[in-house]
Amino acid sequence: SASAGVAAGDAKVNAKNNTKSLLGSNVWVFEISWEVARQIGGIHTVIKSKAAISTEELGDNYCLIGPLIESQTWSEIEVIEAEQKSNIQYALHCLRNSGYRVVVYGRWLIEGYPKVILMDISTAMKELEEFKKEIWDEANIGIPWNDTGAADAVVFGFMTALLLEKFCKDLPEDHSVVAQFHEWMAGVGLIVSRARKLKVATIFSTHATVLGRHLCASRVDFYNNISKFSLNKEAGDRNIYQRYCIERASAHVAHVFTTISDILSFEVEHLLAKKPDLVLPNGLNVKSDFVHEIQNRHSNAKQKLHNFVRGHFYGHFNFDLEKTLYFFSAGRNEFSNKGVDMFIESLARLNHRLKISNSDMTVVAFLIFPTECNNFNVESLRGQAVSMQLKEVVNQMQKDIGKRILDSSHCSNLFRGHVPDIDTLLTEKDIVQLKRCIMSAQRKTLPPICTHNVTNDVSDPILCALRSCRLFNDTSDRVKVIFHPEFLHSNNPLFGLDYEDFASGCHLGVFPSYYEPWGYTPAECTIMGVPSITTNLSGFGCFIQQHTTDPAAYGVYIVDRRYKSVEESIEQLTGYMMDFCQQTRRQRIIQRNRTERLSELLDWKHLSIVRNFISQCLFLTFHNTKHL
Ligand code: G6P
Ligand code: 1S3
Repeated sequence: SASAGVAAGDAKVNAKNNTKSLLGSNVWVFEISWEVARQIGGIHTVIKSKAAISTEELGDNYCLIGPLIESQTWSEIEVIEAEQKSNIQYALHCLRNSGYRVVVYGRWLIEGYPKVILMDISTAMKELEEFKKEIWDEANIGIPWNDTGAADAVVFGFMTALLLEKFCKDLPEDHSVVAQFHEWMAGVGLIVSRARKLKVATIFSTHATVLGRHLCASRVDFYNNISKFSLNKEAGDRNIYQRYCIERASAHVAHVFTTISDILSFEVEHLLAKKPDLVLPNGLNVKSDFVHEIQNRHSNAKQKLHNFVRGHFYGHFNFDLEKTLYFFSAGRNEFSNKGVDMFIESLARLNHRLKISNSDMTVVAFLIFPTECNNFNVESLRGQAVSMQLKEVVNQMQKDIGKRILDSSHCSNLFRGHVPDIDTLLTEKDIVQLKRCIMSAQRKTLPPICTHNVTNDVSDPILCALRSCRLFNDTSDRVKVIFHPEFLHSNNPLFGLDYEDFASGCHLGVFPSYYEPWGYTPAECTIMGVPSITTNLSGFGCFIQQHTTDPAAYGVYIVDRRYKSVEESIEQLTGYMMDFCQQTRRQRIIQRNRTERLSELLDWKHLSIVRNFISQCLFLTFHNTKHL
């Protein structure tokens, strides 16, 4: 097995039956992830949103460990000095002395201000072959030369293990060290810690499996065949065998193995042959002072989306913004796993239904999925420039007209009880300027379906699906589409909104994922009071189904992708979107308030997770160690 050869070890943590008493100044907690201080996927959201409660409950005994990526992390960190004569100081000193020059100790500039250690893995790359040998000798995991991602994970793992080893040196007997490793990229550190018998309670937390992700992306009927896959062969065929082995070994040798949802637990029992010890649902940092502000926030952000739409659809702007709904989907760009295929097909059907029912509603659907591209395309920027120019001209005219009304001649008219002559308010120059703006706002081409130049435009799955469904932003279309192949930032020249504000301005988030162990996007919508569509294959969807009697009444619509055919699921999704288009404004306002009420379920504070979780892990470590 993948975990063969890993010594059981005898991590003697100071666990007692009374787990509560374990959490004092003598419990040190490290959380290790590839996504500390940089956004790649959902794990970033987990650790970032949890940081405030982690530091509140664990204080300075809590520290995150991640790789240092020069271009991404410096702006996120404030470098600090290690406390004199502390174990951290000693551990950092040892690493730097081992030739690993860039090891940064600091605080992550986010709420909670947690301590972080970031290590530049390139400084240890010279030892890669020795590390590979050790991981082969100890765990029978061979890392092929051409998997650079796995090589990075190996180097990061050995650096992490060394850091923990030095931290534990001379730690008093009654001190406990807990290290939680997230996903396979951090797993090597766990395997090495166990092989070297470090006095550390290890937790392996998985958020998805490498094999599950790949199998689903290749569109197999995953959940109906989950017990039948030939695991080694499937992993080998996809060139991910070494990653699969790291993941499987980590799950098996960890003192405590956790997942984030029941659906992922079901998956790992089959794919990793290990039942998790704990399920730890993902929470969010819910701001109680902003929950009552959701309607205002929606309204303000929606105005910015309106501005964008005015520019983007210039020359074809034949719809009423008061009767326009904004739908969106967003996330890691995994076309079928995230259900983008199903979303696009359902949008095409919705377009048809709105047309044949003579609906006066228009839907603008945004797809935010990072894709390789080179910058915004000219047409998108031109649209915004045209609309900006018109706005500036009109603003200036407003001022001029105001001035003219107040002009002495007009004033004297006003005093005599006459209103100024309307024809004199717009000068010839104004009329010429207006005409110029109107002329430059004509165009023959349709508004673009994508805001950027996508590198593989011809073969990109999202663009291909939009084309094959003939969603071209035609004037007659009731559903318009905009693919934005980059995550959103507030300095974005098209929207000027960050992701949260953008989502608040939308009416509905649509996330019909097929492979989604949790699914933060609909959860984030929920705490912002934005209704969303998810599926019963997502951890979040199942969690809401368990905790709410009628999720749809609270603005969480759950598409059945588990027990229904693809065709039936598409129809269900189309039906949900069509019904949403038929709601009145009043109904939408009431529903946003109801949606927001589910926030409490998703708040880290109410999940009360950190303290209990660490206590349980220490208890389980003590318990599981006896059986390892
Ligand atoms: C919020 C604002 C209202 C506005 C409404 C629009 O509730 O407080 O003033 O009318 O949003 O809702 P809609 O669903 O049409 O964007
Ligand atoms: C994973 O990230 P992903 O989007 O690749 O982890 C997330 C955080 O736990 C989870 O929400 C998501 O379903 C997984 O897929």
